[in-house]
Amino acid sequence: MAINYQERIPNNVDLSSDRRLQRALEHWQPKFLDWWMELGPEGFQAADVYLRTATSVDAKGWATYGAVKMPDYRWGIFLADRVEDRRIGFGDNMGEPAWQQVPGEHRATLRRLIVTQGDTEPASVEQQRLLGLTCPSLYDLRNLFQVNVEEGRHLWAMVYLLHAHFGRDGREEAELLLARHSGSSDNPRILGTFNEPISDWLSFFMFTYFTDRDGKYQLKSLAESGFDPLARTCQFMLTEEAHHMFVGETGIGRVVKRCLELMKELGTDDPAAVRRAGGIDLPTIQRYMNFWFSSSLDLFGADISSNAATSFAAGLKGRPDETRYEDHVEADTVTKIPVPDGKGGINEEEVPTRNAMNYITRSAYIRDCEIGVKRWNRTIEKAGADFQLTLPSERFNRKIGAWAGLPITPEGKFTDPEKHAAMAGEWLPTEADRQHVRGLMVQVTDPGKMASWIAPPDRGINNLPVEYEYVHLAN
Ligand code: BYC
Repeated sequence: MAINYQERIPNNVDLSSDRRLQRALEHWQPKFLDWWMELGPEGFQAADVYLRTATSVDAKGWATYGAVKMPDYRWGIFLADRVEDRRIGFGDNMGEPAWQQVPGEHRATLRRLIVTQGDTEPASVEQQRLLGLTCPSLYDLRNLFQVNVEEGRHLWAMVYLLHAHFGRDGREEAELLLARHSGSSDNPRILGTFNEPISDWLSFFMFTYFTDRDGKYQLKSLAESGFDPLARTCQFMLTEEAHHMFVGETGIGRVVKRCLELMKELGTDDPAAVRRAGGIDLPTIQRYMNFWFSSSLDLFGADISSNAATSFAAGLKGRPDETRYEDHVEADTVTKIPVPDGKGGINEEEVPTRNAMNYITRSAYIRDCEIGVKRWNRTIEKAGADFQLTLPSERFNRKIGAWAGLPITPEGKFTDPEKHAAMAGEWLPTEADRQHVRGLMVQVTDPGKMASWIAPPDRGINNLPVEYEYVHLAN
């Protein structure tokens, strides 16, 4: 049966006028739905969920709320409005008209960037697929599904670019985006963090705070791209991404708040007592933070990267908020980067700025991560507890780049490898931590009720009360 694409797939790319593209998407769509049913959220596909759907890019249409069954979600394709006579804003081609078609000489690099971005979207849905079974409230369940359907839409956004601009190899790449699976031993997702299990809600909140924020910074860099359709797609994705990070920041904040309430009730800051009372203690929260922050830092690639230099020089991938920088060409400039000196110390190395793009983007990301941590610490301080959450050093627990595999403390100091191994349980979640956290994960589905380990949110979604039935479970 013919599909009315304007209706079925809300879009502002005039989909119905492009038969070739329609056919490609027609072929891909059932595979996407099969993937969603098989590897998307487990157990709630028949439930009515209070979801936000983008039906246009303007202020009114990008957030249309209503009850939807997830498989009926209208995964749309939206590009931010086109800027008349837009020019490439950085690199060797600066000042030239932005490309509306893929420039032949940059085809492979662009495809790699789009595929890598696209791969993370379904990966995160796969990682989170079982969380609904242990949701701490209907409010949280709804937020999980909002994040999931929007990651699905972001996959559509990248598949649209592959189908519309990369011909047959684009279509093949789009199929492969559904064939790789998070955590698979023979066909895993491309980037490390997207193969890590997310089997409890503390991990989910950490992921949405730290890993979705990598998404924000990568999307900001791609929103600068001289390839205009990519830039415009990423600009619009960023509007949705904000909610995902809100889920992370408020989620961690509510776990901290609940822990402080328990500490007050019990009259102790003993982590074991907090655990016995059904909470998550602050040192455990710190260890989860150490893990997800360091893993997310790896997502920026190596500090010194010729790939990053090539993408910048070509005008394909800029720095987040490129206009804030003075020099947009960086032809002969250098940047100092701390690197290991090979003797257990740290050296400042001068490298061409173009090769330091991953370091520069990561540094902006770290500053952004600090904001939530400060907010959580204010809550802790106000409660009178003697504890501070801190981001570990960017050198700690790294698997990618110059600091990978080195025995470095969360403070960023080299330590003896044996000592380092012995301290792992102080710094990173232990099996006992994970067991405790997993043990607290019981499903709570009475409207307005919360699990023991998390405080209620300050307000509901879209001005609705917290007690609203955000997910109407199928009978
Ligand atoms: N794990 O020169 P290098 C999001 C690979 S998140 C495994 O160091 P480059 C979201 C790299 O691919 C944002 N492999 O780095 C969040 C390369 O392999 P090839 C996703 C890694 O290329 C939550 C090799 O190592 N978007 O949207 O400058 C939920 C050497 O690479 C890792 C993007 O990432 C790793 N961590 O930069 C849902 C943007 N890191 O190609 C969604 C697109 C590096 O030599 N991607 N490698 O085989 C990029 O811009 C770049 O590919 C990277 C790496 C920033 C990832």
